[in-house]
Amino acid sequence: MIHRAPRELGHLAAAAAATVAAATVLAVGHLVAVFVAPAASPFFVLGATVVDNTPKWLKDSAIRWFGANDKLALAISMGAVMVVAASLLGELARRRFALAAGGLTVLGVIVAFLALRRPSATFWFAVPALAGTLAGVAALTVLFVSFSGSEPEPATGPSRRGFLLALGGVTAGVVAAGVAGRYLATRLRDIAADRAAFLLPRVAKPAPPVSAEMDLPVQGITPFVTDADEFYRVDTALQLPSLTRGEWRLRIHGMVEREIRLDYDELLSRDAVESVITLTCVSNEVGGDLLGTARWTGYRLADLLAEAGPSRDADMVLSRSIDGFTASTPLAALTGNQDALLAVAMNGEALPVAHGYPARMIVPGLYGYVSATKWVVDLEVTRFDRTEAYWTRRGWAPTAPIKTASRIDVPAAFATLPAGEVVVAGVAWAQGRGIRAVEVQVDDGAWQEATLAEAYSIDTWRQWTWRWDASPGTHSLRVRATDATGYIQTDERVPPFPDGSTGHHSRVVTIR
Ligand SMILES: Nc1nc2c(c(=O)[nH]1)N[C@H]1C(S)=C(S)[C@@H](COP(=O)(O)O)O[C@H]1N2
Ligand SMILES: [Mo]
Repeated sequence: MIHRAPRELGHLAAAAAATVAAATVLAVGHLVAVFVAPAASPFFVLGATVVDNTPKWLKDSAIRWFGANDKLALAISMGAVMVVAASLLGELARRRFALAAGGLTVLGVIVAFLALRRPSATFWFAVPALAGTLAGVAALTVLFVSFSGSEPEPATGPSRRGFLLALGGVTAGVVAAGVAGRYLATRLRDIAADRAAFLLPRVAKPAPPVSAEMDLPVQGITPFVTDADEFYRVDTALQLPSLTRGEWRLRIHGMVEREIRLDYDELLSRDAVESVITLTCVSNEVGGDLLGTARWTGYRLADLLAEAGPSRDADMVLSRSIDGFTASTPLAALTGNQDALLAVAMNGEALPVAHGYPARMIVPGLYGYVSATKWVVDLEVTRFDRTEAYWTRRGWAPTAPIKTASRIDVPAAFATLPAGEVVVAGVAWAQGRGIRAVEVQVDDGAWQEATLAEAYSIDTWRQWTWRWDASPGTHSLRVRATDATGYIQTDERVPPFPDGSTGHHSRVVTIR
C-alpha cells in the first residue's frame, strides 16, 4: 500500500500531487474562511504575514518595480515559493509518505498560528487553516493511494490511469472551492460595505430612553438591552442571505386593493418609528436564553398594509424571506399594533446580516416563528385556512402569543455561596400584557414577593430582584411571574412544541 508504492510515483507526478495538495489547503481554507472569518483565509494570512515582515527597503523596491501590480507580484512570488516547497514535499512523500503528510500538517498548523496572531483574531481564526490542512492531507493521501491502490501493473497500467483521474478530480475540486470562495467573499464584502454605508433614518419621536430604574445594578443580571452581537440567533439559513439595500424589494400583494412594490429608497421616504421590544423564540426552554431586547428602528407595518388596503376577508399575512422561510402572522396583530415594524436597524445600527439585513419584521407579543421574518421581501395578505407557513406546516401552532415566563439569572446554577444576604435576580416577560409581580420560593417555603425594576413597556421584559437571608445547606430557588391580566405563571412543565414551554425555572445552590 502507501508505504511501498509511492516510490513508484515519478518525480514530476509526485510534485504535481503535492502542489495540488498544497493548493487544496489554500482553496478549502479560503472557502471555510468566508463563513468563519474572512480575514483568516490562509491566503490573506500568508500574504499579510509576508507583507508585514517584508523589510521596508524590499517593500519600497517592490512598489518601485511593480507599481500598482505589487499585489500581483506578491501572489506570483508566493505561488513560486509554494510550488518549490510542494515539490520538495512530493519528493519526501515518495520516500516516506507519513513524514510528508506530517510535514504538511505542521505547515498548516503554523498557518493557523499565524492566523491567530492577526489583528482582532478570535480563536475561530485557526479554523480555516486547520480545515484546509485536513483537506490537503486527504488530497495528498488520495493522490498517492490512487497510484498504489489497485494492483500495480507495469508501465501504463490502471494505477497510472487512477492517478491521473484522481489528480484531475482533486484539481477540479480545488478550482471549484477557490472559485466559490472568491465569489462568496466578494458577495459578503459587498454586504459589509453596504451595511457600513447605512444611515439610521431620522425618527420624529424617539422611543423613551431606558432608565437606570429599568436596568438594575445587579452583578450577573441580564442587561435590559441586549447587544446585537449577544442577541440570540435562530433561523433555518445554512448560509446567511446576502441582500444589499439596492437589491432589496418588498412586495405586498394577495387579498389587497392594490398591490405594492417598494424599493429601499421608497421605504426611506416614509416616516420612521422606533420601539423597544423583547423578541422571544418559541423554542426557548424554561430558564433558556432564546430571547433578547433591542431598540428597533423601522416602518409601521400597519401603515404599509394600509397603503395596500387589505380585504375584509383576510385574516393573515404570510411573510416570506429571500431564502424561502415563511411566517404566518394574524393580520390584526399587524394592523392593530403601532409597534409592529418592518425594522431596518437594531440598537441604532443597521441590522446585522444574521438578524435580517436589510429588513425584517418585529411584532410585539408573538413568538419569532410566526412574526419576525428576517430578510423579508414579500408580504402576502391571505387567510389562515388557505395556506401554512414554514413551521406551522411542521405542526407548530398557527397562533403563538408569547407565554408569561420568568428566569433566574443570579446566583448561577450550583453556585456555592456564604450564608447571609444573597441577591437573587433575573428577568420576567409577558409581552403584550406586562409583568405585575414576580415571586421567589426557597425549597418548599412560602412565595416571597420580589422587587420589580421599573417597567419599560408591556412589550419588554422586566428585571426583578429579591434579597435572601440564606442559611447553610443545599437549597432550591424557584421563580414565577404574574402578568398584568392577573394570570400566575403555571408550574406545569411542557416542552416548547407546539406553542412554547411552560414551567417554573428553578436553581439549586449551596450555602456554606
Ligand atoms: N428568514 C428567516 N426569518 C426568521 C427565521 C428563519 O428561520 N428565517 N426564524 C424565526 C425565528 S424562529 C425566530 S425566534 C426569530 C429569531 O430572530 P433573531 O435570529 O434575530 O434572534 O427569527 C425568525 N425569523
Ligand atoms: Mo424561534
